[in-house]
Amino acid sequence: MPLTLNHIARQGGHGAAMMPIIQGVGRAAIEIAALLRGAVFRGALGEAGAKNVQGEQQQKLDILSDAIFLEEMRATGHICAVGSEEQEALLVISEYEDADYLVLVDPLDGSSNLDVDGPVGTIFSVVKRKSANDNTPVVDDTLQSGREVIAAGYVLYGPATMLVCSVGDGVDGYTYNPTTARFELSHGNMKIPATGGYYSVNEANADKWLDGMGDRLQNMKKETGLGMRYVGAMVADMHRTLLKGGVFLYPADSKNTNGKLRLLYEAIPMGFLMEQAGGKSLSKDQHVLDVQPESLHQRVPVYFGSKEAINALLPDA
Ligand code: AHM
Ligand code: MG
Repeated sequence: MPLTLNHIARQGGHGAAMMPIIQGVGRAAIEIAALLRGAVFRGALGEAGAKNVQGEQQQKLDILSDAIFLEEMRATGHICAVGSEEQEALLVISEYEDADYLVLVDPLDGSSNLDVDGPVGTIFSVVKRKSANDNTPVVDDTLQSGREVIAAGYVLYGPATMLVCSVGDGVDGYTYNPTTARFELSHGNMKIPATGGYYSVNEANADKWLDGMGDRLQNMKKETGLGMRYVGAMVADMHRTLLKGGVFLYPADSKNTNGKLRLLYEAIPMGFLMEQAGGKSLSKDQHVLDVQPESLHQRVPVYFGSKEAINALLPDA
């Protein structure tokens, strides 16, 4: 019998406490995958006409995926609040506001791929509240560095739907099996290959990059001889980097001086997974997991990859 998400309860780290939450992510993933498959028939593609807190156009599917994710987190009974890319404020789950955990999420990452039937994803991490359980959770509860994260993962909506997660005991990948209607363990104990793979970056921004990244990338290319792949959906680009090796980066540039990706629900979860998979994650000269968050929607430059590739890119870090 294949292992299913129940397996998480038997893992070390925070397995037992995290299993119901990750099962909730799994239910949300199944619903979002179905939503994506049928979107064109329901008129659910395209812009919603509203902007999110970052001033970006929200797609209809961003809003629908956010609602599905929130509802499944509520249904676990273990989550007191959710911080989402699609919501300016922290969403408190009033029926369970005394629960122990908060989730940070980008419900539908890479949504610019939607119009071209490209891969998209969901990214999440779980932290334990700092405030007392009889208080209403507040944004300060979310402002914890990656060292405090107790579980993180992503869902990739590609040809198959995959849930890749860690509860602090390695990284496992589960693939949704439509025949059994379950996520089944397909990629146990994922480790990033030490050598080889691809570099992945939006090189069109190279002339605007800060921190000497243009020269650094040229050096890395010479030193490693890596080929290049870029989907423009972080989950797809990171999934390939984890499986094939290499490096994914989104540097700071003169337009986006803190980079584009968000610390709490993009950089930290991916940094947590990369560390658990034996790779390296930096934000400038600091480990991504050591960056102390200051606000819910803060952005940071990121470089994720194998130790070989990151050392070639940032030899002085
Ligand atoms: P989003 O959260 O609004 O979808 O933006 C994040 C996405 C990432 O998935 C991806 O790595 C990045 O934006 C790509 O940005 P660019 O188009 O500038 O290369
Ligand atoms: Mg995103």
